[in-house]
Amino acid sequence: MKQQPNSDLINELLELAFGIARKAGELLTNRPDSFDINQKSSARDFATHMDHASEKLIVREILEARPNDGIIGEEGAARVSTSGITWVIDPIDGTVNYFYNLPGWNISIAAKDEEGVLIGVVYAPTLNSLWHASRGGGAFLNEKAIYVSQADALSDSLIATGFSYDLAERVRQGEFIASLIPRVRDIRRNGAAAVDLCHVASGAVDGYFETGLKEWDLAAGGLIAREAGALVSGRNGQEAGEAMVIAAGPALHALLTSEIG
Ligand code: 2AM
Ligand code: CA
Repeated sequence: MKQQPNSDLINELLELAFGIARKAGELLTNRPDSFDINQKSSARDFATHMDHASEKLIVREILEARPNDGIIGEEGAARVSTSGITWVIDPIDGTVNYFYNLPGWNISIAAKDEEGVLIGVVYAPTLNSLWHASRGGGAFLNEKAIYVSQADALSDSLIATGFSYDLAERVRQGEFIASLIPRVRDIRRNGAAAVDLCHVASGAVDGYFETGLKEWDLAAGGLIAREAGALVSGRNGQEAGEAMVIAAGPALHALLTSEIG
């Protein structure tokens, strides 16, 4: 049995995450005229100086309010917790969208305890959307409760996915999509994993799957999807993680799991 979360702590963490996400959103909305780029795993995988600036702001604000918390950040923030709470942050999820000035990039902020993710906040200024959830407390978009779609047939399902930064993996993904697309309503590729998971939560898509997600892509959005009624897992019911994330309402989740194999 999971421990009943402490509501004062949850409210404190959520309020802090809301304030920080909005500040980071303001910083990022003020787009620079040019970008300093540093390449990561491949030419398709990069961070801009704005990813680093956003992470710096988020880390500073967290530690000002809660100096004993741990932090795991995509752009290198790493601090061990002495309070039992660790923040898992992606300072820009959907960097390629951000770089091209396409909508959907977001700031993803989660806090976890020894039982798992406790709160999650995803803020996408270009979509006027702030999603949040707390463990056992439901999921919300701009303060309104949201629920996963009840789609139970592939043919009626709008499915979001993403493609790897690795070229060989992309070729395999393309083949799988080619086999799936005649049998689903359609496919969407939004370019930001946390928003894809939030779209599952609100029924804006029926389901989502992707490989290669890291903890910071999944922490906040995964809780938001689950709290809205989605199942979020890996292949064959394994734990969701880098190898695979499948998120959908229970009926479609079973169908997608069997398709993905
Ligand atoms: P990022 O923008 O923070 O890198 C794109 O499909 C989405 O998946 C983005 O949210 C991107 O996050 C995330 N992602 C994380 N790791 C990835 C990987 N190895 N390949 C492709 N996308 C990845
Ligand atoms: Ca990122």
